[in-house]
Amino acid sequence: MNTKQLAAEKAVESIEEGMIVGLGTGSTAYFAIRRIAERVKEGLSIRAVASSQHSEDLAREWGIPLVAFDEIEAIDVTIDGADEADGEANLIKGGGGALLREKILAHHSRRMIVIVDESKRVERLGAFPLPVEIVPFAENLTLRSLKELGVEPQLRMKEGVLFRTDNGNLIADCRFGSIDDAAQLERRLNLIPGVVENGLFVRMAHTVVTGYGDGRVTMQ
Ligand code: ABF
Repeated sequence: MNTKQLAAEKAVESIEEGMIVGLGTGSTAYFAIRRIAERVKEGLSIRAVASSQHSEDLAREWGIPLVAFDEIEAIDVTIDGADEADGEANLIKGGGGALLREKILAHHSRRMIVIVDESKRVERLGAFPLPVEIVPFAENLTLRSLKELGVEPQLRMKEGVLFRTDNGNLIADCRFGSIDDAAQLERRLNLIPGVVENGLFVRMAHTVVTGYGDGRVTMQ
């Protein structure tokens, strides 16, 4: 079993009968969704909401019952990946471009469990370029505001064209380097008109499950 699968399957043990479960995005979340589908086949009764069209498609394909957002008031547990996780469970997410919907699910979840392999654990956030979701209107002016924070934002491309999120927005990847105050940076970014959300998840994760190459799994 690979390290991502180790973390994912350990996290899925936290899901109880009758829960509303938030499904994350990315290759680690893929293993979690697959294990949830196995447990549903074994008789676990849950309903799920998804943080991306891809995760929703997987849930449908593998028989996980989905529920509409307007039928729920909260999510019991969300299991999702990350690009970086520091010692206080602050995260950088959005490498998969789903950060806005992921942050919405995390915010409305009683518990957010992050699943990573050891390569994602860092002392301090920032080596991974911070994804910032911006609207495709006057984006050059929004990029100018991002530059004023001392970075050279790069609009994400995919297969030679501008990447679009599930929400039709653009992603500007920003290399801030080591981030001293993630909470302050998150606020400063979201104050820029045109910025929809950014990939800093500050004190949103309750548990980080980490899979290691020697077969260990830690939960913090
Ligand atoms: C999603 O999955 C994103 O927020 C994050 O960028 C990505 C991590 O991908 P993987 O699990 O494939 O490393 O949660």
